[in-house]
Amino acid sequence: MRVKMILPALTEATSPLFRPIKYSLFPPLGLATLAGYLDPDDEITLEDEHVEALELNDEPELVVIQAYITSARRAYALADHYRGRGAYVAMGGLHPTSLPEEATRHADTVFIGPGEDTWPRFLADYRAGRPAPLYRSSVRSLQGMPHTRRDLIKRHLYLVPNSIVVSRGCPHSCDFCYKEAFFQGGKSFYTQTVDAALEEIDRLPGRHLYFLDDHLFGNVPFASALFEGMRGMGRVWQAAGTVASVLRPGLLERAREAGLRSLFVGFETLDPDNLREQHKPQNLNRDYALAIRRLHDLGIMVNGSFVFGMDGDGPSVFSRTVEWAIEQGIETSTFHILTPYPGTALYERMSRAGRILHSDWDLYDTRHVVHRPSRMSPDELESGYWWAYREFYRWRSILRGAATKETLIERARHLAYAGAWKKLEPLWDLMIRARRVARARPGLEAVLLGFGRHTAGDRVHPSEEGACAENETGYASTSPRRWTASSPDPTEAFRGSPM
Ligand code: B12
Repeated sequence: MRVKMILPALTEATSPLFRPIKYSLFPPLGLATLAGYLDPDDEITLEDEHVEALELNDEPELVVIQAYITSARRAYALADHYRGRGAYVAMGGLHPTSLPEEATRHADTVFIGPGEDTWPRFLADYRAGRPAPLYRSSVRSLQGMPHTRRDLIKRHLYLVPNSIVVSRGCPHSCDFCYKEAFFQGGKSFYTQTVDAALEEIDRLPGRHLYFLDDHLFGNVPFASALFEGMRGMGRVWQAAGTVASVLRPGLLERAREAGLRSLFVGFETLDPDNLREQHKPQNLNRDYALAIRRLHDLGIMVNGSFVFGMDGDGPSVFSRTVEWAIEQGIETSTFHILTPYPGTALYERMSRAGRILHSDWDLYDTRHVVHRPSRMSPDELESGYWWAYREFYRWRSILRGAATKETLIERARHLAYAGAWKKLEPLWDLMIRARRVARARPGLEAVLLGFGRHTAGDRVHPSEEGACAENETGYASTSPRRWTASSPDPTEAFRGSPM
């Protein structure tokens, strides 16, 4: 069977004028996971429009499309195109899950929820000549799943080809999150076995990993055992975590020992009423400043994530938040405009109150206002959001952030790091166009390791001594390498990117 898998991109990602680095970070992991269920003799092509122009003149038999809200329009156009050429179109992902009736107008089969149970069922039905129009996931497990087809990923087109997820979902239920809608009708937080996760990590070439799990620390026994197993593997990695998990004694230390060097932390808001409104009680009464101190003391960089436009937010929220982030010495910040995704409790609430402004999904990208805020105008919210980015990354702010660090070397690092973010975007653009983005990977690893070394009292962890190095072909070799902290800092460019 000739199968074509497509991750469509939103317009911005394919702009001929400027290509932000955030679209060249991670490969299409969801589709590579689904490819694992196909037969070895199926002929599969996997195209990611974020990093390559799609070949649209081909004649696949089965087309598999993954759609996010911001790429939905493009996904539908591609589906129509291939149906016009006689292909069978299967579509799934977050947006078709929240609005299946919209997707069924363009696809032959639509999938609701994660694909690990529905996709193999569909494949059997399809091969037997009786595919159903809709498959709804209900069995939630990652046990016994086939290996992700990483051989289909064009590693050289990504800065971070080693993205990995070892769990799905999250134990919390915040109103604005996609999770409840996506995992309806079954478990909404589950993990691989520790052994399977470690084996998958072991199979990844190179040294750097990025865990895309919503909450890698969410299941404490699992996370502890995973970090324990990763000690000595020589990995350096990044992930996302909550304030509560950072404050939990012991777990963060184990993560650091296993190679964690930068954490994306969802602070979301500094206003407790906002947290209550969004049903994010796990952040209430937490000492955010202490969480940041703990991370910095362990040599882990912080990418703070903040959301603007909740009902408690008035026009002063921008300066208050930015000021606080600078004072804390946070290395990078990611700001978002509150965006009610269809299917979420937040969307229901806003919709009932008549506060949804429009349904142009292209603009549901957390950079445009799509709801009526309660204490400012949509324009104020949008311009405040851009102001926050400018203010946080201006030289004066970067210098102030650097001044919060204790030693000279830490200050210099903060300066170089945040400064590079401002200066490097045009350089990334050039590297992406020249298809050379992967060349920055050793620099990224070196910077992450360097940060850990200097802030944690100049100690070199044994796991940093020998590493699994990646050769030209992308396969692992075990030649030990020493890493230096002298490279310029490329990570900032994407650590500040909204995801
Ligand atoms: C990595 C990532 C990115 C990457 C790119 C995507 C990539 N290369 O995979 C980058 C950095 C470019 C990115 C950008 C953005 N992202 Co993003 N991103 C993610 C992230 C963190 C992980 C995705 C992932 O790899 N998951 C792991 C894999 C295994 O799961 P999966 O992809 O969901 O695939 C499974 C299922 O969805 C299903 N499935 C998917 N497709 C299909 C198809 C079929 C046929 C079947 C059967 C099943 C199926 O089966 C798969 C296996 O279970 C998610 C958060 C999340 N937890 O999903 C946000 C997320 C997807 N991003 C989101 C957003 C909003 C954005 C941005 C708009 C942010 C911004 N302001 O710039 C942009 C634009 C994206 C776009 N192209 O339109 C939202 C999407 C919300 C929505 N309702 O669509 C999410 C959920 C985060 C959030 N805010 O809640 N993102």
